[in-house]
Amino acid sequence: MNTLNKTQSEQAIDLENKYGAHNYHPLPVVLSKGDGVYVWDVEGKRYYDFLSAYSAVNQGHCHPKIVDALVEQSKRLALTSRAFYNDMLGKYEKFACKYFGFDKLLPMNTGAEAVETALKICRRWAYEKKGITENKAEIIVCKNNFHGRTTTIISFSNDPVARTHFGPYTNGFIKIEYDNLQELEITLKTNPNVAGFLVEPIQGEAGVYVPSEGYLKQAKALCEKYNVLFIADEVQTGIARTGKLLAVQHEDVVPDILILGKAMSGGAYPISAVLANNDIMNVITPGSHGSTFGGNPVAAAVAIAALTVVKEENLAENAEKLGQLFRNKINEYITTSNIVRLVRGKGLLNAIVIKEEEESETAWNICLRLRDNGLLAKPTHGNIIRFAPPLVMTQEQLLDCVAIISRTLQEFEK
Ligand code: IF1
Repeated sequence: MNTLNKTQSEQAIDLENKYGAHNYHPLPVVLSKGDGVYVWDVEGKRYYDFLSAYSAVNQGHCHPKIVDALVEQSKRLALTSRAFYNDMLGKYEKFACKYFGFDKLLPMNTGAEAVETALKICRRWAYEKKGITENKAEIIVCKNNFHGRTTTIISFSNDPVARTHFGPYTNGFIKIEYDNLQELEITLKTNPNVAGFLVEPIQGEAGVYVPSEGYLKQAKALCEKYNVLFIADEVQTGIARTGKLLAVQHEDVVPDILILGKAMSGGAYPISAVLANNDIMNVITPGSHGSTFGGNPVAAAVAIAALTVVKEENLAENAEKLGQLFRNKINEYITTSNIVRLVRGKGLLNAIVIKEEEESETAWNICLRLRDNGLLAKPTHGNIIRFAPPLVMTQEQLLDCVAIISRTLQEFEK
């Protein structure tokens, strides 16, 4: 077929396929506009966004307050590097420290960089504060984790797709089962060189796996008992997604190191951050860490706006309320379903599990049909579909979405 006979969508997909590295397998839909809970494709068809750029767009697409902050600050001053001070960074750092309840913030750009930053802080703390012998520090991580895609982070992943042929890998990590306090305690007891425990409050990529009630609280207590830093990766769960500002707050846990990304900007800009109190963060000294773009004035202005929107619009409360409603409605559907095994999640981070093998095409085909019916979602691990709409959704819109999802699933019932 020549170019003239192709739709705009097909042409855009062809371009990406020809000139872009093939590191993704996107759902075939080409988006060109967003507003709140909606996105539009290049042909003008409107969809509910049920992925929110993997929870980056919690505040909704193109939120006017966030866009204004981005535009206004980028007209004034965009980047100085950290070789000089700028008049926005300190303001943002103070704002975010008060907002999340920590002494200090270290600004980065992507989630993976923030995770790397946390690992470096943890190791320094191990040698300089805990007194572990140089190069002996170990950090406990969980099986089926997802923390990003740098060489060190994939070193402690157990996903062959993410790891294969990227070795040699970084040492110094011990992998234990998620949601298993016995294994955590045994590992802490038998390894005096453990410096930290890195954990996702809900495992997102693993399929929105919510740990048992009390797991995070008791894991934190164990970390305290063994003088080990509890490091929460809230890149995906943080900033109102699960019905609280942070997912650890469901169990009143305060992490020693908090990792944030994604919704720090509401999707307008790559912004990540690591927060900790002085006794930990002060191990970072000039020259020991940084980034050209980390903490730039645009990021600072955007983050303040994005975090302000979360509070002003009560997004945590809305996520909690609509999340309950969503799971109730899907559970009602499941009582008469032959293909949906269960729905799980917290707030507006949810997933349904399809009664099929992981290798089955059903979840992908359901997502294609959801797309046709005006709702965008993506399978994870073959038979799981993640549902994470922007948190600015109204109840009426959510019920409309439940109707689309139910109607679509109905088409696949045997
Ligand atoms: C992709 C998943 C989501 C994260 C946690 C750090 C990062 C992420 C807990 C790194 C990133 C993303 C990245 C995205 C797919 C995605 C994802 F399916 F893999 F699990 F969100 F659900 N910690 N998560 O979830 O942040 O460096 O990407 O800014 O395309 O790889 P990043």
